[in-house]
Amino acid sequence: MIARLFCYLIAVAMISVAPAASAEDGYDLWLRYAPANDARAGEITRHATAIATTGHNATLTAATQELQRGLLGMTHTTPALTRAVAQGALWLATPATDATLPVALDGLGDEGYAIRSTQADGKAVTLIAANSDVGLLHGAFHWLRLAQSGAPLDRLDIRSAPKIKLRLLNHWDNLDGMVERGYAGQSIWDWWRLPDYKGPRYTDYARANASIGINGTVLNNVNAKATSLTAPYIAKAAALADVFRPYGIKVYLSVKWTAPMELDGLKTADPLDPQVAAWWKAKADEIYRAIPDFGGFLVKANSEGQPGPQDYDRTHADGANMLAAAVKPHGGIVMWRAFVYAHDNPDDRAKQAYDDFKSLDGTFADNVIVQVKNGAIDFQPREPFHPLFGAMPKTPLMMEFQITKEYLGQSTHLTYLGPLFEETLDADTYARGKGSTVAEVIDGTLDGHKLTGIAGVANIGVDRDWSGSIFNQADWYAFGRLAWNPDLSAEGIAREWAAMTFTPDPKLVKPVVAMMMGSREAAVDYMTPLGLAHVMGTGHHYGPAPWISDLARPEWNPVYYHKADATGIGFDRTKSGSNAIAQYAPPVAKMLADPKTTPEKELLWFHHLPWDYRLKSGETLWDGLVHHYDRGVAYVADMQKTWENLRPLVDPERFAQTEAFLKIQHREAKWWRDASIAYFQSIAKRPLPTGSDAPAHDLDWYKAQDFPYAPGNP
Ligand code: GCV
Repeated sequence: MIARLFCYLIAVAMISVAPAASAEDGYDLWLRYAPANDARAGEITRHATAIATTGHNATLTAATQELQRGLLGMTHTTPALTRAVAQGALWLATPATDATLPVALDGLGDEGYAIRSTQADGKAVTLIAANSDVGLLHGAFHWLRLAQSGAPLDRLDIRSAPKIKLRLLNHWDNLDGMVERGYAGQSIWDWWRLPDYKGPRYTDYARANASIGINGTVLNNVNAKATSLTAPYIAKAAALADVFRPYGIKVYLSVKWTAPMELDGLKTADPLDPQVAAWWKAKADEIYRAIPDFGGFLVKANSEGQPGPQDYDRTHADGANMLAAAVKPHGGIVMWRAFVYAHDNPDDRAKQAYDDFKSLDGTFADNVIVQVKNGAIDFQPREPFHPLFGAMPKTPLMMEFQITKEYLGQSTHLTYLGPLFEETLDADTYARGKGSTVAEVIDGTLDGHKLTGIAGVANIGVDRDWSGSIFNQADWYAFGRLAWNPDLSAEGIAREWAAMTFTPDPKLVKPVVAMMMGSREAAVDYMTPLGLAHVMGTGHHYGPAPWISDLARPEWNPVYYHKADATGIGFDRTKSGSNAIAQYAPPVAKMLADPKTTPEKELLWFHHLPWDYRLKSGETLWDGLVHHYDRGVAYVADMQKTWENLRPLVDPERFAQTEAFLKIQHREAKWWRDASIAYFQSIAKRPLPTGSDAPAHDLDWYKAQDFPYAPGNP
């Protein structure tokens, strides 16, 4: 009896300490398929009584399995797979499986889809139709998004096709597992155990990407090693390509310019040398034998110490075209990065990419696309759009965004990037008159390009939550959604993400979205307000260091970017300074020539202004600067309050992570503010505006901070 009681007590104790069945660690991303309440589960079930399809292949299997997985999670029932449509079925069909479909598929291309509530054989069904199986997979994910986020499931009439052709992640993953600018642990590519072991994470990676329409991934760092082009590494890349293929995702590789010399002892890497061209052609043939649908090459050349064609007095176009010829017979492409600036060029760093590339317009082969960062410096919390957008009408340009937050708080700051992406895409280049947005440059409509693309530097690593924090997942999600359709709103995307990641309950979605939407501006406020840029610590780029002035190259020093002195602050990029504004179309250049017509959020990017310059608010520049820092810190304190109020609506594990990270963010926002004010005040020599607190420490204390092991630093 006593023994039985003892066993009973142990059992009770085990139940009470066992983790809750619903404990979440973020691994499932936005594909959680959490149980719906009874009414909603009933509604979902009524619209998915069965999954009807007559096709058979790996992509269709991925689509039907995803639907079954989602429905099981949300409704606790798994609909049967049938060949004939039943009342209430989800019917997946292409013209190949069903000759006559009650929906037109023109304009949907080979990745788009239609979802329509319709009749088939006298039965009410939800038809997901597409020209291809990958289109069906995208349609299935769209339907699951509706089901997860509480949207209506009847009277559907949706048509969706991607506006941009290449929607890629760029992994800055090294072969040793380190991720450059990665804040979510080591690389997810287990190069060592590939190609034999293909862990389940690769499939989950493909599912997540396909769910937001990403269709390509560059596996290795743009600071590439030649080794990634050796036979063993091609086999490893091929193994990943096999996993991703059913999900409509192609693999690409970054290449090192001097690979022919390093791997096979060629004497030169001159792009006009026939032996070099032959080497690349043979290498491309070898890759395509292993990966028949290989996407192509990404190249960082003559940039930050990487070798390139300019080492042989050749142009970027000479280099790109030689590689393009190698992949052309296989349908491959070359993405040539325009992120270039040279140590021996004394001109404004912000001007150098334009100066190098503008004159090459029209000289690139038709399977080359030039990859341009969103701004002319380097993924700052805010940058004006890159002047190359709109300036090379005869060349397809693709966008490069950074999803990983090298300069925006790295893994712990909640700084939703949707508004940053949106701001750049919506920017008006005026290149062909008013309304020539950056989005139209990259979706090809402005200048009639068919080869179009957008890349995001991935924030993915082996952390259980993939991205270093739950909220960083939203940046990956937003990138994919905007890549599919750059006209979507960052706010709408945040709503979808919050509903799927947490709960569709408006009591959570509303405050979470509000908090996310202002979070990037808050980071701008506490880090680089009013157009300041690149004042982060050297190398690791973590935390403030606007005082650094002793590094070998001028543009490595934060003082180069803010130019604060006794007279004022800011980089004069008007005629009296570097005249970088002349790289923009005349109406934009005219607006930027005068501080009064320059958007205040970009003021100090373009102008060096006296500390007592009057801002639109009427306050002096100095007071305004301090108020921006204050506002940034206050916003983070508000996010902490908002999050605390959401405690009852979020599972403990994910709640605790965000709670802890917001605490870090608040401490670091204050550090940013205090260090920046301490430094700039030592130059401006003005009192703080009334109500603004003095920094917690003196300037020397901030200067003494040291971070030898900050992550992501190559
Ligand atoms: C991959 C910045 C980053 C580098 C990165 C480079 C690039 O300078 O700090 O880590 O290198 O951009 O985009 O090539």
